[in-house]
Amino acid sequence: MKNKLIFTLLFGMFAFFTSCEEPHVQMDMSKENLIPKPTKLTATGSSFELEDETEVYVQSGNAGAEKIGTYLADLIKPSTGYALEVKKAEKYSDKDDAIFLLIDNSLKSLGDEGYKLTVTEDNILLAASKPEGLFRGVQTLRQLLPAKIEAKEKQEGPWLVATGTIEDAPKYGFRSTMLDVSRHFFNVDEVKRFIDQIAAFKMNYLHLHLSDDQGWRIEIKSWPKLTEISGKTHVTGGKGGFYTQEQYKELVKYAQDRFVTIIPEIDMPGHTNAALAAYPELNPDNKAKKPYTGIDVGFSTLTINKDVTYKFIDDVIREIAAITPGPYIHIGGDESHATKKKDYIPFIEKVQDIVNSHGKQVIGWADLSAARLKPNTLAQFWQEKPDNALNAVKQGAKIIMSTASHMYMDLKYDSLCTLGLTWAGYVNTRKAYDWIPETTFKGITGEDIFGFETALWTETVKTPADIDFLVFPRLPGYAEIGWTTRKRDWNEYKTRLASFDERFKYMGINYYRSPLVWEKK
Ligand code: TNX
Repeated sequence: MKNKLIFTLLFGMFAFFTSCEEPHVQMDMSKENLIPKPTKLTATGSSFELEDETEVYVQSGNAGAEKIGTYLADLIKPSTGYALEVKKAEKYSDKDDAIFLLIDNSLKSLGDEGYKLTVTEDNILLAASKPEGLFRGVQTLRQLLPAKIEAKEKQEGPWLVATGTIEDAPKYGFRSTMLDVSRHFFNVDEVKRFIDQIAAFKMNYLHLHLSDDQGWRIEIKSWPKLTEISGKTHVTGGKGGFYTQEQYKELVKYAQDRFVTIIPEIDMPGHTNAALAAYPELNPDNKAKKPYTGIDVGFSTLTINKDVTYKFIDDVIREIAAITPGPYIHIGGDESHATKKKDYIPFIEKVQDIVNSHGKQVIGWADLSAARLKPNTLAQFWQEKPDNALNAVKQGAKIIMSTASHMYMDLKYDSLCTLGLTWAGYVNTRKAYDWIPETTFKGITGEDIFGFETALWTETVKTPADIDFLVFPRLPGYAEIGWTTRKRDWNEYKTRLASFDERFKYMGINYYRSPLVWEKK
């Protein structure tokens, strides 16, 4: 009898110690602050804990998935101190303490960027039909982890992820950011940092404004003086700079690894003082211009009626096309006030042919629509008045929405803002988010919109800290406009955005503490 009692007691204790793990912390995935907001989310009320023995399993035989596994492990290493092992798996299993990144063809209906994320108490399954989808899903997982996951130094856990399922895919396949590296030059590391920031919000294109009056930023081997002379200046004199073709390729690759496609822009026939300063023969009067370091626009033009201009453009486009895997080359075309209209039209038509002949599709500022657009030319709508964009739509062209009054991040937030311009008014954090692009401009509907691009011109932007200040917190809003199919509401968004202050801090982002989002401290 006594023996039986002791046995029962011992057995009970054994059962208690073996079965009774710590209970899982209850968490509600639907309360997590995600930007952009995912399409479908079902919370299951518990949590998964990332620990040092957690393993990452990637789809075996898929190089893309493998790279993303390593990207994820690298991302969480500094703050957790965990060196997560990346292993290969053929398929999902119910293994504990595992994060699976798997290719699943049954998710094709979600498109290339769509993904399904399932978090249980035991493990995490991120599945997509393409590596690109896995990459976007990793950004969601990143936001489901505590903000301090972004820290560069080791932090204390626990590293909990709320359980549930997310099924997500973007509304628009073109969600872009433009960085003007001509007015002020930003070096390779600075651009890489920018790529990381935009990729964290699922943006998928980076448009680099590589030439303007103030500087030429890309090595062209057949026209070396472009960078020898015009790579050395920027606004207010500065020391300028340029990318060698090798450096540009490095940026392209860095962006590609984050599923961001680079769109190079060579602005023409206006905004060309840098080229005109390097080569006299490109000037209507055959005289080289002086370098320009002011911020006026609309005073320069390539000569239109000489063969050398088209030889120049053909060489430039050929060299850039050869190192640009993305489908687009941007030819600018804006504010060519120094070019006669009768010259502008044939010029744009010829340049479209040149770009197409090098296997690339043209993007141009909507001013381009004064000319006959090629069927696949995309027109970028930036001016306050929609006339040019409407003209492009009439020609059957698709529109990239970049309307200055909502989408220019170089415009001041408000009158107190020390950086930025004001020509199209202020763009505060609410104005940037709280509008419906598909109905704001009469004559331009959702059908006409190809995608979105928010732009950062850099006349007043000198340092990465300046970039951060103007880009954050506006960029997450643009990312959400382009991504989410859910109804958007400023008040609801504002609370989500407010929670990102800690995350921005850990990311080292010098964000603007908008009074519309955050109370004064
Ligand atoms: C207009 S937008 C420009 C740029 C300026 C910008 C400043 C566009 C196509 N042209 O040259 O940098 O305004 O906001």
